Parts: sequence; C-alpha cells; structure tokens
Amino acid sequence: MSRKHVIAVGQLGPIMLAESKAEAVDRMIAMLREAHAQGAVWIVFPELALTTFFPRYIYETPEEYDRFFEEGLPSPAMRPLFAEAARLGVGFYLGYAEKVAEGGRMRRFNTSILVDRDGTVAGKYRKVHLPGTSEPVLKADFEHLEKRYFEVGDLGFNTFDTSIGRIGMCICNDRRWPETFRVMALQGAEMFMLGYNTPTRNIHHPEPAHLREFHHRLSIEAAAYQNGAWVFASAKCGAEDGFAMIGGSAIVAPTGESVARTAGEADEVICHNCDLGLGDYIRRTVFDFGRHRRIEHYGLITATTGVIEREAAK
Ligand code: CDT
Repeated sequence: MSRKHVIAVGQLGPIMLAESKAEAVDRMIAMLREAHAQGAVWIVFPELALTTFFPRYIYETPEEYDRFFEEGLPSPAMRPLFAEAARLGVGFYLGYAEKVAEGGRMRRFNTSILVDRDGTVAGKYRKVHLPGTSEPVLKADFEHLEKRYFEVGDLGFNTFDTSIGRIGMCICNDRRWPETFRVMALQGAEMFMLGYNTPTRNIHHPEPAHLREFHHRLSIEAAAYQNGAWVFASAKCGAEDGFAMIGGSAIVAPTGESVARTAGEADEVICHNCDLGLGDYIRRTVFDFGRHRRIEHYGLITATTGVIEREAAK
C-alpha cells in the first residue's frame, strides 16, 4: 500500500465579526476544491474556522456569545463543507466552537474534528491548553478570553486511524507543549494536524513581534523531528477588524524541515506529497522510544504542574 499522500493546508485570511458562517464555509469549499485539483486527499483548516476569533471580545452571557458555537455534527453551518468534501473524496481537519448538553448541563469547548474521505467523523479533540484569562485584563485593545468561554478539554490526546494513516490532533497553544505531541507519538501518530489563531501582539508579555512566528515554527519543527511525524499547521491570520494574527501555515516533514509554507495572510492552499515512511528511520534510531526512553526519570512530568520547591526536589 502506498505510504504517500498529497496533503494540503488551507490557511484562512481574516474573518470579520460581521462575516457569516456561510461565507467562511464558502471560502473553505473553494480551498477544498483547489486542494483536490492539486491531488490532495486531505486538507487542514484552522482553529475556530467558522467565525472571527471571538475570545478577543468581552461578552457577559451565553445569549451574547452562543452565536459563535456549533451544535451537532455536522452542525447546520458545516453541512455544505461535509457534503462537498465527501463528494470530492477529500478528508479534513476543522476547528470550531462546540456547544453540547452533557451531564445535565451545557458545556462549551474549543474543538477540532477529523472527517474522513467518505464523510464520516473519524475523531474529535477538545483543546487542553487553553491560553489567556477568564476575566478581562483590560490593558490592551483586545483580550484573550479562552478560559472564559471554554472548558478544558476532557478527551485527552488520542490518535485516530483514518484512510490515510494514524492522525493526532491538537489546537494552537497546545503546539507549544512537547507533552502534547509525545503522548500522541506514543500511540503511533504518523501525522499531527493543528489549527491556530495567534495574535501578532502578545498582550500578556511584550516581546519583539518576530518572536511570535519564530516560536510557532520552532514548536512545530521540533515536534515533527522529536516524534518522527508529519506536522500540518493551519493559521487563521491577517487583521480581523484591525486585530492582527500571524500567518506562517506550514507542512513540516519528520526531519523537522518545513517543506511548504504560506506566503501571505489571506486564504491560501499549500500542498505536499507526503511520504509517511520518511520518519521511520528517526523512530528506529535516535527516537526509538522503546529502546531509549527512561520513564523511571520522567515521573515529575505527571506528578506536578508547576516548578517544585528546591528542597522538595531533592
Ligand atoms: N488561540 C491560541 O491558542 N492562541 C495562543 C495565543 C497565546 S497568547 C495569549 C497561541 O498559543 O498562539
């Protein structure tokens, strides 16, 4: 069986607050067709791909913010995308705001799904590493209120067997945490798919603008190499109603090298013919987990979240 697949990243330019979900879906369908015309069997769309990045705004009640959320799969807004993808036989990763009645209450998550080439939902992930705050910090002209609108994901870092191979998912800030990728690599992930909305300006800590894209690339390239797997990273970027977000969508080979990158901050498709066997030698040699990992020395990774006191560490 061929281990090579043409896989695409469909970067989205800005989605304005006034833009409808139907317009965003139309834009994704156009990219889906473009990817298919280039031979792609899968396309990766961004985090929260149906609306503007609404956690930058302060809303008080669900009545104000529920319009950004989706219920059911496919939700009514997603249906045209599901239908066209299945017609073309192209699988996809999609990020969206999920609202679901569970355990007798309404729950909200920052979620992504994998939809296989036949239109079936192959996997779901709920974002674990939520950045920002639950209360406004009010020192910038925008906020980052993911902790206000979403619960911490409860599904863990799973991997999913699809028609093109075993895929692991994460979302935006998750990519900065090596634990994210290692947990999925230990389940045999061959590909990591992720979407992101990364503001160009860090409102929590002033830093040179170039570091935002540098840290993004550093994280995904390291994740690919250290786990011998492909990474597909898809931005929603450009200025949404004046609020700038980085581009830099990329396809990273298991060698850690970015083999395709977007050029701008608008809707853009990049594709690569990905050899899933390319990481085999890495996983057999320097990162042969079974031979070289020393779990007896890794206990603190799951025993503590923050840095422990020096005395206690002895
Ligand atoms: N969407 C998302 O997770 N964005 C974060 C911004 C961090 S700064 C509050 C990111 O890691 O890119």
